[in-house]
Amino acid sequence: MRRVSFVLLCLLTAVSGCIKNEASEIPVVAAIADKNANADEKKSETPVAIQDPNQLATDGFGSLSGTVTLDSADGKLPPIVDFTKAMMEKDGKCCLGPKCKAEEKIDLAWVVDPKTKAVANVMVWIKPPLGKTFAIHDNYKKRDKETVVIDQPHCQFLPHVSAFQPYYMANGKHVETGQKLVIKNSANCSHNVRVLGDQIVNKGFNNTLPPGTELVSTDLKDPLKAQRLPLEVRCDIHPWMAARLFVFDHPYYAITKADGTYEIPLVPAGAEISVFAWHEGQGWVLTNKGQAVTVEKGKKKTLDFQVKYAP
Ligand SMILES: [Cu+2]
Repeated sequence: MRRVSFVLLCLLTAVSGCIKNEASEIPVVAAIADKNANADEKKSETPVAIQDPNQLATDGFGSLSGTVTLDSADGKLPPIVDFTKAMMEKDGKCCLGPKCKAEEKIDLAWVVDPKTKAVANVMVWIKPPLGKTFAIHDNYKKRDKETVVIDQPHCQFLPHVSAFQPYYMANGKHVETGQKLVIKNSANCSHNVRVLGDQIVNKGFNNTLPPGTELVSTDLKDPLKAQRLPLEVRCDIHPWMAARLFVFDHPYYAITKADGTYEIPLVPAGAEISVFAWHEGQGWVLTNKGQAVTVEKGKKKTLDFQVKYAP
């Protein structure tokens, strides 16, 4: 209740700065130091709480939402790739157990509603201009109550696309959010989790998960770092198993649901930012340069777009 009240209060009083605008409260010592000031005067300045010079100047928060639909020649839908036969041949008892859901038996790369053409599993996120970082809304500074879970109830990763935000950037440093990633195996057969790194940011890892076990991000030898494209997650025992994991250093992202909608509820407002979108079938959706938008403080910005399917 207290949290709800705080959020409401923030929404009502965003103009008056309930959401801390550090720029207005802390003197920017380093950036605007008088060039003519002598060394002694500089020494007397208090070297604390310097505003992050890389933080994008914004004036509050708005939201960004929309609906993503399919654009294909003649309205053709991507075919449904059924893994049932492969599952039967490999380990039917485990992979096709009585509680196995329909979505666990097919390739989830394309999940399209045949009636509305809504596309699920599209990752949408924003980026500040090059060299800048985002102001982080207070709601997201601590995410230690949140756990991102990727499960393997039978022989499919669920959900197919996930996002994990272990830290955010402030003054060029990582500030831990406390959010955890858990990759678990709730099936009654073994899986292994092979995360294919890009060899630049994340090396990747490969862990065997016997039935009923899990892998927690805090146990990883090399903590996951934010990278531009998603990490590919696979299981070598069941070669059709695949998932995508995005790692962000800010909280401003959303994944489209079955109805194609997404919502990033708090987006830094008042400055031009870029919206990026990625889908497994198309790759970059709004090109790899993104789409420029400016969200107004307290307002809801809508951005609908389409994912291309080329048969
Ligand atoms: Cu497996």
